[in-house]
Amino acid sequence: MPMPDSPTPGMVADMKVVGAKVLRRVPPERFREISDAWPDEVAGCFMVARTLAEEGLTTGFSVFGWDYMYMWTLLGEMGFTMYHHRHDQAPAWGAGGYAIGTCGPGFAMVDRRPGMVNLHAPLTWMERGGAQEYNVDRTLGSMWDGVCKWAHRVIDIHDIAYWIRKAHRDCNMDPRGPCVVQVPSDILIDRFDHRHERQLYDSAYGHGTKRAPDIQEGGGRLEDVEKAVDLLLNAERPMICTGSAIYYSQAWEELKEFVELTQIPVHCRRQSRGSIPENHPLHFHGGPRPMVFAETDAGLIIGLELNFLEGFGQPPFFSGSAKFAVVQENPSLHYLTGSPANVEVAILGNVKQVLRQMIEIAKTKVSPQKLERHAPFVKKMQDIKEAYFNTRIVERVSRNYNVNPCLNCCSPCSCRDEYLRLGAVDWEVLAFEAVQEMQAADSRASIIIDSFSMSDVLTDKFFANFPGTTCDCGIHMGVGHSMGIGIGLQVARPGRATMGFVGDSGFGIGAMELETMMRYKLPHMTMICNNHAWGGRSCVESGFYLRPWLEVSWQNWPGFVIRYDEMFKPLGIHTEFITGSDQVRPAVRRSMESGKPALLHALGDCSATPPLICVLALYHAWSWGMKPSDFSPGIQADFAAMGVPFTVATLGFLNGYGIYPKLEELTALSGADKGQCEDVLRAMGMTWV
Ligand SMILES: Cc1ncc(C[n+]2csc(CCOP(=O)(O)OP(=O)(O)O)c2C)c(N)n1
Ligand SMILES: [Mg+2]
Repeated sequence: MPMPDSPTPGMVADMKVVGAKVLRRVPPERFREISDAWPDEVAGCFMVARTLAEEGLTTGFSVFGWDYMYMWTLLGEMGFTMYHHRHDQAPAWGAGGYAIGTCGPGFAMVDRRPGMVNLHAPLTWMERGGAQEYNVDRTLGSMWDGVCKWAHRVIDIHDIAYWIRKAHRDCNMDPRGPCVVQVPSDILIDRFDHRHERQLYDSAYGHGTKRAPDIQEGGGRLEDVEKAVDLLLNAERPMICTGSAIYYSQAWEELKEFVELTQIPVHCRRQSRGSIPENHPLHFHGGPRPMVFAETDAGLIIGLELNFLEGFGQPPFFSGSAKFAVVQENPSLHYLTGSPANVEVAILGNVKQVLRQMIEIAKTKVSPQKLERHAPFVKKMQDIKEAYFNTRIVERVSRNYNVNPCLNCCSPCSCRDEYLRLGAVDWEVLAFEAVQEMQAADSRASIIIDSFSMSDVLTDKFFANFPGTTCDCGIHMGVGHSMGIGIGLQVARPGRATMGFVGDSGFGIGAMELETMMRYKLPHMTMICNNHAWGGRSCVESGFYLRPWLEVSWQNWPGFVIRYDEMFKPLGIHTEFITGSDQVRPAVRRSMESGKPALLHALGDCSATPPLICVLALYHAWSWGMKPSDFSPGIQADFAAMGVPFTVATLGFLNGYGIYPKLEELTALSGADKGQCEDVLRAMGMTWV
């Protein structure tokens, strides 16, 4: 459908109705009227917008990403025409096609992380102007940097075995991750006498009775292990935090034995989630986590590569005064990944073996008196956990069970009437009902989180019973991955249930994999969480981003519900259409009983703005020099409710980027009391300007 070059008057009227500020729009050639009115101090995205306009690149192709949201507004003001796609490959294909079609440059704009990596295919096409003359020699060195452990191009036919063996071993060393071996065409085609091939060191083990050494099979230095056990047993408020190595080294039984023996609260992260069943009295997660991390006096970090999700193990996330024992399978993890500042003892060894050593030592040292000292801390953790479950889950789910979330939604969503007519489910309810039903039928089930709006609400509805059962998008926060991951899980663990929760937009990135599932008879369940938009309410909230145009909508097909279930029915997969809370469990049950790949299409939305969006709204407002009154009523209400916690969280978020705004600039936006924010920041050991 050709897009109009001029703004659509209807949209401007819509936005005024919802109380949003509507920006003036000028034809691209008069963009200076807009940029001359900018304040002296502006965010970097203003400069990008102005330069694009100066260069005459006023038609573009994109999928949005958080850090350039405001650019859409600026480009809109300047009369740009922007196309919003369904897959981040498409903008660069589009820009390439446009370049050829106009016989000049084209421009694409995508998310800085998952969006960018999806650009590879179209960029290789355009590498020599759209003639598929991609220069693979030049790219090998650089294109993999940062996404794998190493990449090697085999240049000698005799080295093929060596590099494949090396990749096979290195990818399975902690931290686990991919290695890339590229075998060039000349080597793949050439012939050689394989019987004269060199006998490499460990191919010798293939034929004999000798056993090749396992990777990282040894335990730690005993005196260090003992120190770690003493540290934990002599503490009043000990805790354990685990990571993926517990899963890949299959150490979950040892972990459980150690935790139960020493009665220490444990939090399992990444692929180790479920190593201790999450309803186990000693396991803690999201609810009590801030308290336990902040108040602990001694901790064990085991097999976890700390990153920004853990605040790099530094205050304010982790207690600044606690002592830590850290166990890693790879020495570099002890040095390179922001280990806690106050590491008392660092142990190198296979986590399963180290835990065995710790169990043996602890057996000789635990006493009722020692365990008694931990009891109040354990109790405090359990109380918070229970309250969290009751208020965050049980209450919310029952409150929202019979409410159509679109009733209270103040977004100018073009599908609201349809969602009210057909019915819609609250995301908290959908997550809880679907996951609980699946887990009741198969306690070893896995979930894949693949929707921005669902990630906040899904993670605490799933109680992982087994490790390796919670696949989320991690710090990358991509979308569209669940269909592929579901296939892999089904192949690896036939007979165990898997369900991916994918957004209606992310679905567009990998939907045709449903056909792959059919061909291989893989009964993965895909739950489309259709909120009729990229990013849910946050983005449908047109007033948020002040767009003065219709053509760049975060909404998918305006006006009516796309029946994705009907679209895929002809493939023969099991389909469900969910428009009410009480339909969720039967739909999941029928899907599991069908034994086929299943597509469950649920209509719904989040009636509340997810917490992360509040932080984003606040830092965007700061970055773009806006006032709360510039936003639409829904977002204004969110600003008013933010208070001290969100103001402090936003400051921490920006500090993480290396940006240090004045606290008073944030409090002016959020309305939070500056003195109270300072008290909290001081208590957390944070500094501010
Ligand atoms: C591959 C990829 N491209 C771009 C982004 C930037 N991004 C973050 S959230 C989001 C919206 C996702 O919409 P949808 O899949 O419908 O999920 P919803 O949040 O609406 O449930 C986008 C595009 C991303 N995370 N991943
Ligand atoms: Mg969506």
